[in-house]
Amino acid sequence: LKKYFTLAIIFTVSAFTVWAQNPVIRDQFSADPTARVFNGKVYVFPSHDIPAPPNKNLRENWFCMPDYHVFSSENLSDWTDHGVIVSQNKVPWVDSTSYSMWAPDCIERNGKYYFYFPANKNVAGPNGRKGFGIGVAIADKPEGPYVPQENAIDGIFGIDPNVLIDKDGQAYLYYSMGNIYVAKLKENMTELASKPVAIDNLPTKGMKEGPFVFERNGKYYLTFPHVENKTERLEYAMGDSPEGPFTMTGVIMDESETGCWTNHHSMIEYNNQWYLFYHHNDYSPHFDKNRSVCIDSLFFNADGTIQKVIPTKR
Ligand code: FUB
Repeated sequence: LKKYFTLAIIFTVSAFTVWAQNPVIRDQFSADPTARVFNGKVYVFPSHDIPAPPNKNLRENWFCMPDYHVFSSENLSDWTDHGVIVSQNKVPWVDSTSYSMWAPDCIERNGKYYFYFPANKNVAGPNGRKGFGIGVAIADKPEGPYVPQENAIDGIFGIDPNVLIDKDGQAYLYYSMGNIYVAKLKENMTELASKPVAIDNLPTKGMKEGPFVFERNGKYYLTFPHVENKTERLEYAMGDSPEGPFTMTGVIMDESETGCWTNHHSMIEYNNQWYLFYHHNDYSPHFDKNRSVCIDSLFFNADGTIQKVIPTKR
């Protein structure tokens, strides 16, 4: 009996230890994680922070993000890095000196994988501004190889793309630029089918970015980081359709107490458990633009509202 008791304790402690090990990607900085379940595995598409290389004329103390890796796992503890899938040097429309490959998303449609990413354009648009565009790269497998489209999606100036394919097959692209916008996508997933509109009924004070929208039991959840003071709080609104109207419902994760300005997240259900993916600057306490991906379990109340997540630290 004593032996079984000891084994039970060891099992419980080691299971807890696995879960307590945030951040989950430890050999490089990784931020803005979009998690997706493809073919029974979890894939994470984060952005990639690096310390700014010297002599590149980059903005000081700012984000420095040259490319994207994709990671996969079957147990959420052991992650395989499949390497670089898209890089600023290989996308025709991107300013390859900008290091501005910010938060991405990836979604599957009819056996193709569509990877959406924002970056600074290398030529000015019709309004004379360069700014951020959103592009698409397409692959036959989640790991790639991904082939970037020649041009950014026409009609968008923004960051933080997120795509939802609704039950009727209509795809929606959400993105941010101070506020959160939504537009329909054409069947080809690379062109807009409607003009972007700002989603209303969201807080008017402070910046909102990083939308992540999902449907659960017929309810649509619009989740996003929102900054009113110094650091971002993960909040959410609920509605009955992908384009809203949405009603502000609550907070998923409070503002960082350790001073990481941004948070950026996604949610998945995997093996009957929901998970929140987010980031923090655990491995870079003195510079919050070098971030690391973390995971915690996520729970819903019976009425569909989301329970607050207290971040698990290392
Ligand atoms: O990672 C660069 C930017 O910081 C993202 O696009 C935002 O969501 C914030 O996390």
